Amino acid sequence: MSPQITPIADTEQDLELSERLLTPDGTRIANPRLDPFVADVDAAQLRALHRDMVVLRRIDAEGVALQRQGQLGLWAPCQGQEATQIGTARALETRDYVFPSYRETGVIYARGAQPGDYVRMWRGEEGAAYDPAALRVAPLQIIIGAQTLHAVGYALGIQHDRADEVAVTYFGDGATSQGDVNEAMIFAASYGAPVVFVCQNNHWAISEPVAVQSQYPIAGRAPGFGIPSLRVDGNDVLACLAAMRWALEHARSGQGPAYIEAVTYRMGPHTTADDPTRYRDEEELESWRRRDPIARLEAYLRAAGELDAQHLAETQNAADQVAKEMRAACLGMVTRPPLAVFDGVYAEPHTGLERQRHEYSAYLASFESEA
Ligand SMILES: Cc1ncc(C[n+]2csc(CCOP(=O)(O)OP(=O)(O)O)c2C)c(N)n1
Ligand SMILES: [Mg+2]
Repeated sequence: MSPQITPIADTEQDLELSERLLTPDGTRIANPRLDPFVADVDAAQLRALHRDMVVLRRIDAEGVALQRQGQLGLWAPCQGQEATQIGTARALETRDYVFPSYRETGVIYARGAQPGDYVRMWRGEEGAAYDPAALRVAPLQIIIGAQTLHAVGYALGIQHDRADEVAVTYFGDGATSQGDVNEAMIFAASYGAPVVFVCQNNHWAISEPVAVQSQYPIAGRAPGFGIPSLRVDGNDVLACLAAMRWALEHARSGQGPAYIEAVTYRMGPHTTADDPTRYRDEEELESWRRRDPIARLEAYLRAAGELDAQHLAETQNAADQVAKEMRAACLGMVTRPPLAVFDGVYAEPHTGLERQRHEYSAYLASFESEA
């Protein structure tokens, strides 16, 4: 007999349980826990967050298009998760270090990625999608949850060096079932590591609904590890900014790790290799379209008389420009010669590596003689 799995709550209740500052129709509400963290945020800053989210959605759409046109092997869309990614990433200091999963296009955008950085890995051109040291973002992690351990290890280093930095790791709802994530939380709590865990609960782990990952709100698990947590409406960019400022302040001030569960929704497929119509209902998708994070902020700004045609036009132009540059960078990438895969493996050459290089070179040459 298969176990009976009941969702923790339906979508409406699910969101009621999370902290927010903007309701889905764009009404600003008071929240004593979050308000102090965004007291300085004015209309200009909100417009900048809006611009970020619109540009990110355009980058994401271009990634999907490039994959469909055969220019990328794969793409992991983040449509619907813009508020979570932009709100949390805009709270970071440049010196902080991020350990992301494959879906964090918005986080690398906020860290200053160049147009080619979004596609390089998905095109299979190089091991890392960008220079991790320059962006202070570790390579996009495909192994579910592994990056949480890397973040905690890095955070222990920060602690050892007495550096004024925080390590931040992003992962999904499905990842919370991985041993790695739980082990990372135990280490972080035991040693008081300056690390922030950001769980993007987008309701799905490929075709598995969040109800089979947890029978309890995910943020509720963290206190059991000794880590304070906050469950935030992940489609409310202002609330995400506030929650992340709380978490960063907590970790930076030597109080140890903090945990955020951002309740959001993956509007698109898991990746371009997935067909979500096979496992989820159109009504569910429709209910989340009504909570679109960009529309929500637009509604608030419009009602406040702070969204003019000039901002919208400039934003659209910026988005189109980034997408154009991203496409040009993608199509212009020069594929490295096959033997270059050996170059970045070790800092110094050694005989084992040289032997492998030689063998691979001979293998490649065998095709030339056949031709
Ligand atoms: C250790 C490991 N197991 C399985 C997979 C295959 N896999 C790729 S994505 C994924 C689901 C992840 O879901 P979630 O953590 O919710 O993140 P999301 O994709 O929704 O952002 C799985 C099982 C993997 N990449 N690594
Ligand atoms: Mg997920």
